[in-house]
Amino acid sequence: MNAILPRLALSPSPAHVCSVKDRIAQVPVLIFDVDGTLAETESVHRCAFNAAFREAGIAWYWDQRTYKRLLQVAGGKERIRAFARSHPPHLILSDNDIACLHRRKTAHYTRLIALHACQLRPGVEPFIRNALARHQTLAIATTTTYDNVDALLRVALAPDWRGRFAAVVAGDDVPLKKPAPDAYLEVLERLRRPAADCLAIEDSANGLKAATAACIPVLITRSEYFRDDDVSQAVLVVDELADLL
Ligand code: XBP
Ligand code: MG
Repeated sequence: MNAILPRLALSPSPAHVCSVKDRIAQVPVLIFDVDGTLAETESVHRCAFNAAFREAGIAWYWDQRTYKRLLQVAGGKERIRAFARSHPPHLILSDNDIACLHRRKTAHYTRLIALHACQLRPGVEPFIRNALARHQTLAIATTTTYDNVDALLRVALAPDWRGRFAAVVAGDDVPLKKPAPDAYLEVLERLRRPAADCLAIEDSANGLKAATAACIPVLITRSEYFRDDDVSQAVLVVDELADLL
């Protein structure tokens, strides 16, 4: 894959985009991130965290600016732990406290996603449909909770979305979250495919680092919260997957 997908400049020429498009269509396996890549979900995650804090009587409120900064820590439980340590008064939360709080957050998130019928980003549905028509293998490598992926894709893609993906690796399936390569390595293991057969589709520097550390080249679709990330190591950077149809 590295041989057929050279790294590109951040503003590639139309000819480069066309040649990469052709080559993307030949990759045997496409591995998708979820949050920010398939859908702009982070504002819903933020509301769900705040609802869980309110419910638990914890006087925290994550505004958009704070949340953008906190997103450098991937994974909800890890984000809560990092905030408790860095934000006065430093709350002492046990692993069990964090797990309970995070379970409530997941309940709020799945309810809110269903309620607001969160949509896929432009081009995602036809991109997936075209890949399946070409008999490419699809997989998911995400740091979010499996129930969140299910809540989103059941509404936004199809009730039987799971059948379209040969492997789905979610946050708690692996010891370390992105930027560690664990989620990507687990996908390769489950599919029994080498990294050279794959292309990852991501939206953040943490996701880029995770896939790159697993030797998988990365296509970046810029998202709301990670627009300023350094993604210069990606093979291509686009605003939307719709740009590649
Ligand atoms: C997404 C995340 C997730 C969600 C929260 O990262 O960092 O942590 O914000 O999900 P990526 P949970 O798109 O790189 O996978 O609260 O379920 O952990
Ligand atoms: Mg993401």
